[in-house]
Amino acid sequence: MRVIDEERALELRKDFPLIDGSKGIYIDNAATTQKASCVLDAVRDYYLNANANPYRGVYDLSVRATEAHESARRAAAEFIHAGRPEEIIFTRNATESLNLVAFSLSELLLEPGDEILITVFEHHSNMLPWQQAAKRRGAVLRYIECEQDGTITEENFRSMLTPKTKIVSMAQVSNVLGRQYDIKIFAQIAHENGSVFVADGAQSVPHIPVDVQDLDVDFLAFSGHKMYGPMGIGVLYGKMEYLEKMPPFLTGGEMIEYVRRDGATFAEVPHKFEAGTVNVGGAVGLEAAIRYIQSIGLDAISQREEMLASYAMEKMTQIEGVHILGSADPKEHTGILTFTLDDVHPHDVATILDADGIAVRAGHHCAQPLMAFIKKADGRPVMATTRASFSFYNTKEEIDRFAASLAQIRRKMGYGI
Ligand code: C6P
Repeated sequence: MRVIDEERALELRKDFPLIDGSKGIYIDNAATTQKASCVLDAVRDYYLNANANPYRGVYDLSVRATEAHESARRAAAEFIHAGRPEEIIFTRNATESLNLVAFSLSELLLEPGDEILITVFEHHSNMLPWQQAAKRRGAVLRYIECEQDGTITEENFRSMLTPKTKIVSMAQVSNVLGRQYDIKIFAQIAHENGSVFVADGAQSVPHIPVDVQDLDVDFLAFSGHKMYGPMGIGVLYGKMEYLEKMPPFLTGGEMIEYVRRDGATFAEVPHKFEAGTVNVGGAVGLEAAIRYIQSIGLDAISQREEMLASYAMEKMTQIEGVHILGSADPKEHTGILTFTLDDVHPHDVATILDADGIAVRAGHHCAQPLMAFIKKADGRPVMATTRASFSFYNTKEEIDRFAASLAQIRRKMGYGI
C-alpha cells in the first residue's frame, strides 16, 4: 500500500482539474466528490468514439456501446466483489437503487402486518421508499434508535427483530455521524431471524473496501458521483436469488422478452430492471472512477481520510462553542465531521465559511428524523448542523485554514470570544 502523505495528496490533486491550484477549499465530499480527469476523458472518449443506443443495434457502434456498458458492469461487480456481473443493476443514483429494492422486494415479500426495520439515522433516501412500501403493502415500518453518539449494540438490534420482520435496511456509514456500522454482524443476525438485509452503501463504498460476499448483505446501493464518477449513474447490487423473483420496478423498452396486447414477459436479470435507454456515458465514467480508486487503493484512501478527520477533530475541539456529533473517536467518522456552533445557525456558519472560500454543507443533510433525535446539551434537538467531509485530496493546510475561519465565526456574529 502506498500511503497518502501530504506530498502524495498534492500530487493526486493534480488529477482533479476543478480543485487543482484553486485557492478554494472543497470539504463537501460526502455530498459529491470532485471528478478526476481520467473520468472526464473516458466519458468524452465514449461520446466521441462509441456513442450509439446499446442493446438494440446490430451495427458496430451499437455493439461497442453495449460492450462499454457491460464492461462497466463487470468493473462494478469486481469492485464490490459481487458473485457475478448480472447481480449489478445500473440506476441513476443510490436513491433510485433504494427505491427499486424497496418497491420490488416489498411486492415480493410483504403481507399486511409484516414489518420493515430501519434506523433513525437513515438518509431520507433509505427511509421514504420504505415508508411508501409499508403504506402500499399494509406493513409496519419500525425504527431502531441509536445512542446519542450513534452506537447501535447487537442487543439493541436483536431486540427490534420479530418473526414479522421481513426486511432490514440500514446505512453502512451514516452521512451525518460518519459512523461505520458492522453490517456483517447485523446482516447475520437479520438472516438468523429470516429477514432480508439491505445496505445503503452511498457513504461507505467510496471510502472503505466493501465486499458484498464477505458481508453477506442481500442488497447494496451506491452512487457514482460520490466516488469521483459522474452524476446520474448509480448501482444496486442484489443477490440473484431475489432479483430473479422480484417484479420489475420501471417498465418499458428493453426490459422485455415479449410483449402482447394484454401483457408481457420480462427480460433476464439485470435487464429486467434497466428499462429504457441506459446511461452508458455514466457507466463508462463510473468504470474509470473505479479503476482510478483501485490505482490508489481503498486502504490508503480510508487511512488518509481517517487521519484528516483526526487532525480536523483535534483542531475543532479547541474552538469554543463547537460540538461535533457522533463518536468522540475520530476513527468512527469516515472523514465526516458534523457539528454545531453555539449561538450561530448552521446556514450562517456555512455562509461565513464560504466567504473565506470554504465549501461545507449546512442544514438537515436529508436526515430530519436524526436531527430531531440528536439532542444538544440543553436537551433540545439540533434540527440543523454544519458538515465538513474530507477526501484523500484534502490537505492538513486546508484544515488549518478551515479551523482558523471557523474559530472567528462567533466573534464575527457578535458573541464575545
Ligand atoms: N447524501 C449528502 O450530502 P444520491 O443523492 O441518490 O446520490 O444518494 C442518496 C444517499 C443515500 N444514502 C446516504 C447515506 C447518503 O448520504 C445519500 C446522499 C448526500 O449527505 C446528498 S443528500
